[in-house]
Amino acid sequence: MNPAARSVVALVREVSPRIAECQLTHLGRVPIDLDIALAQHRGYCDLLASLGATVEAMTALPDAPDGVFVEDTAVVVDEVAIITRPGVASRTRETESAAAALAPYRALRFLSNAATLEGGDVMRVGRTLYVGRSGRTNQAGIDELSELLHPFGYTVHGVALEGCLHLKTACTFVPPHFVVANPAWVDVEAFSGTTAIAVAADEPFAANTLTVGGVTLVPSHSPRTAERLAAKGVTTRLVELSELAKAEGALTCSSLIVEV
Ligand code: CIR
Repeated sequence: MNPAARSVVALVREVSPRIAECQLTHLGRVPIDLDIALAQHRGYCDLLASLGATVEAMTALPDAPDGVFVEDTAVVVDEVAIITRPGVASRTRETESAAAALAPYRALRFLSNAATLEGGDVMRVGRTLYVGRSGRTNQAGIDELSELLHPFGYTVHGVALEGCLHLKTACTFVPPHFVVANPAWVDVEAFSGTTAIAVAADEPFAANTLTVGGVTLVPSHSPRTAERLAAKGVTTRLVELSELAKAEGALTCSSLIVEV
């Protein structure tokens, strides 16, 4: 199929009224305004729709504080979806609904009890998947992902990271060949064949971008990094998700992108 002809489904989940009880690893707890979080999340969904995505709501999980961060529940490639095993107990209940939402689109695969893996740790560049060795993703998770995807022609590489939650907190792929990264958290030498763009020094969380419909979404707190991308010819758009950022979430975390 011509890749240009493919459309995008964005699976999302409404913000839990218990978002204030979210997991936090590198940030201190500050109050989160639920109404603002809900409104910003709706804005994010509307923006994805305006870029051509079909936005589909997954089962609401009001008692899962981090349930809005659906990216962590699966790794989706063209041929298959791997349902993950989150690295914290409070998030394991989120994966069942991811399996239900993805089943119409992909054959499903599952990890063993030995593995932990969160989708936020997986950055795909063509048929290569880079996987962060984080507090949430262990070596068994990386090895099992590799075994499951090898038959489809994918290569999986573990990547060291330091100082942030997930690999995609530290870097994301921006088509056609860029990786925008915070060099304090990840060594971009790992990503062969790509051109690194460093985040602006005063925008450490700018690297979590999401590209949909040819537009690269950049967190609204990161205008200087957006300018760096624009200078390389990337079409960018700033997106405000500041309340979810207090829960250590960002742009990629809040959807599961499925090409159909
Ligand atoms: C957590 O710690 O699990 C959530 N508070 C944030 C998850 C963010 N997810 C992501 O970056 N993929």
